[in-house]
Amino acid sequence: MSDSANKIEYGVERKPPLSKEDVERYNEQGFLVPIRVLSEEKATELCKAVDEYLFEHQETPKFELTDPIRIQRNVDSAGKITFEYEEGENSKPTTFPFLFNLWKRDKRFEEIAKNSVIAGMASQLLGDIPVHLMEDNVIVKNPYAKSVPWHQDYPYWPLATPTVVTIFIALDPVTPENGTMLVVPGSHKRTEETLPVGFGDDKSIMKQDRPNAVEISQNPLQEGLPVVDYGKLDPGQCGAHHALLWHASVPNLTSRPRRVLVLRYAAHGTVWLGNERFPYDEVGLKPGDKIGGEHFPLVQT
Ligand SMILES: O=C(O)CCC(=O)C(=O)O
Ligand SMILES: [Fe+2]
Repeated sequence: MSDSANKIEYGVERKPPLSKEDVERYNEQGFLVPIRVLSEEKATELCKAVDEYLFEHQETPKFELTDPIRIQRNVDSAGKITFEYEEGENSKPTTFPFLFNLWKRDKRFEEIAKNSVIAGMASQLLGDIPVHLMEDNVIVKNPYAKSVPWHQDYPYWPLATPTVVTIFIALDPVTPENGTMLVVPGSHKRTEETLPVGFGDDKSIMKQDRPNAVEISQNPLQEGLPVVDYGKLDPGQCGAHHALLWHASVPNLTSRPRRVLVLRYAAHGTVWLGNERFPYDEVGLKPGDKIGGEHFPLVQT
């Protein structure tokens, strides 16, 4: 094998697995950054692929991340409560385009999402167990797009446990000027569940449906909590964060887009709650099933 073939698999560097200290730091802090997972060239190639979906493949569903999240609550004759998204206007993404599960449509994204180096890292961070790909997101913060409010990810997911790690990969340089991530170190260890918030208006939703959940602070610093940022990520570098970590991102104050690829991996054995907890696409699972099947492929055994 040539040296470059040894080093690069699908543009992903074959790095040794995370060290014991890396994993300990993640468990302590709830995040780990920066880690190089793609070559710069691969990140640039993926940026071009993202632009094809934004500007050419008009049939690909796109969302505006900051659109209101409107959830309808249904009660059946037996009193069982389920949730679905309310039909809304189809918005044209402008400031914050969001693309969902490109891995299902495009080999270029599938090979990264299923890459054994990235999935292997997710497995280490989830406690050295097999992992499933849960979903991918491309999040584009266009010039002058606002901040993403403070939130935890788990409140938006139809899962019984927060056994998910997110790998947030810079495709463009991600900087304090164009939308770097802010995190509260250690916040994944707090015991109270927080409510999901609307990304457009920072307001908590599902208050009546999650009586034990609290509103997340939109100003953790003011409450004396530590806030640190991811600083600068070069294209192909990533940060990993826990499903319960409090995080936000700063506005894009530049005239260029900030494109990131977000991969989310769930621990094998994670139980699906479906629309009894939060609306999601049809994935062939019933509440109580373990995550798996074609929509949630096992990517690391
Ligand atoms: O793209 C952003 O700025 C926010 C990302 C985020 O919240 C996440 O990856 O969970
Ligand atoms: Fe998030």
